[in-house]
Amino acid sequence: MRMNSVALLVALAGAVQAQTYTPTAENLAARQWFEDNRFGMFIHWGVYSVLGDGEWVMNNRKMSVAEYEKLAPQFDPVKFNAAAWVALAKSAGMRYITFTTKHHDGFAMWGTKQSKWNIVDATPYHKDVVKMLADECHRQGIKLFVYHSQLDWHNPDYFPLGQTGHSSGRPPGGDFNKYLDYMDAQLRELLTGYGPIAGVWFDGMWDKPNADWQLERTYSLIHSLQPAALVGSNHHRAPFPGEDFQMFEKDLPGQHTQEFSSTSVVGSLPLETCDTINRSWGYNSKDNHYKSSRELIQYLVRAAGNDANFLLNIGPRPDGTIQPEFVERLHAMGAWLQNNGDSVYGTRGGPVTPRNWGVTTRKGNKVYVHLLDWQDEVLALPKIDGIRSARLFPAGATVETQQVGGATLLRIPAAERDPVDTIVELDLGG
Ligand code: H79
Repeated sequence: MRMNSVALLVALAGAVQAQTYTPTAENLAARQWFEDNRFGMFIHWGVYSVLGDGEWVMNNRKMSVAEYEKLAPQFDPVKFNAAAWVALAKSAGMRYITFTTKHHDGFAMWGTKQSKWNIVDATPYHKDVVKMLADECHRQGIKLFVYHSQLDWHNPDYFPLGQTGHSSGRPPGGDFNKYLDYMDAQLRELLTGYGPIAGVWFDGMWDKPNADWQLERTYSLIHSLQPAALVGSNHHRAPFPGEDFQMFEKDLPGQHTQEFSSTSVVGSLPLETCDTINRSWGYNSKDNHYKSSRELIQYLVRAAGNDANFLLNIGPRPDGTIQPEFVERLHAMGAWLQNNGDSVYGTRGGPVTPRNWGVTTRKGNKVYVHLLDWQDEVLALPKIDGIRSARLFPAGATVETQQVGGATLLRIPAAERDPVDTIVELDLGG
């Protein structure tokens, strides 16, 4: 059948309509809250933690489902203390927690009714840690996002397989639509049984990017259950309709330091970048490549200067404790934010685009110049007009400025520079 041009236009309009997504007012308010709060705690925790070799251990060691399932009886986190975890996040100055409810191994950290492959039914611990964490987050006033892997190395209906999980021993022939029903049913549980959920952080779609994921169905389900919940997906592509924020893994927005994100592009949604304290997401007992507190603080500041949040990961041990190397760094970040947080929280990326020497943030009529890596006394910025005053932040000492041609010069004597971040607050009045 041939379509005339009018019919074709009508059909096209329908297709475009299906792709339209209009966020609700509460969703837009949640996006603003998200950008204002800038710093979150990522938590990778699951049965993989037992082996202390990261969250990809099932795939990396080519373990079958049957072999991997033997980890569950060994996962008994008797020292898990939700109140202490949430308090640790707060003491670091973090404003939200993103918790792995299900990672690629398919293991549910809550008492899902969709499968016995979960912490309540399959471990001696028998408790719903998502519930414990959610209750404690709500009690302590910190928001909870759920990380949820679309990729699943355990469910037989995750078929055809994608690029990973080929040694799990699952027979071929599962029904992917059944898998999507399963995933939506699990998400429905998370979005109805655990109070307000600030967002869903999807991961793993990259495993088979060309499958029919029926994203619209899943995203609308989430928004219908909790309109303020922010949907994001770590698919390394431009955002799809129905998404509310965009994340980058181990990259500042627009960077391409990771091979897997070579195709990523920065869209117009609120941004987030995530990274690890050492080199592992899930607990890794051999990984002692810790970033320093200075590096981590500087990354948070660079993220803010790139108009992005920083989601910093910890991988708790299988017994529920958090290793001292993580705690120490989180406390150092919290102490820094106590003094300097006004130049980060509530800001957006500033008027000077990110540079090697540092970044700028802005809030109202204030611009914060963050010198992160600058040894000279004078720093030249692209000209900033209307400066009423320039002071070291938070100390307040006046900083000498000079307008020269197309540049604004700041003079900061060596004695006044801070090895972590020398912050100059420019008051633009107005
Ligand atoms: O949860 C953490 C990691 O387990 C997960 N995302 C963070 C937040 C993550 N999974 N994979 N990656 C990060 C990057 C991996 C990319 C690869 Fe591949 C998987 C490289 C090779 C296999 C995807 C599939 C890219 C090429 C093939």
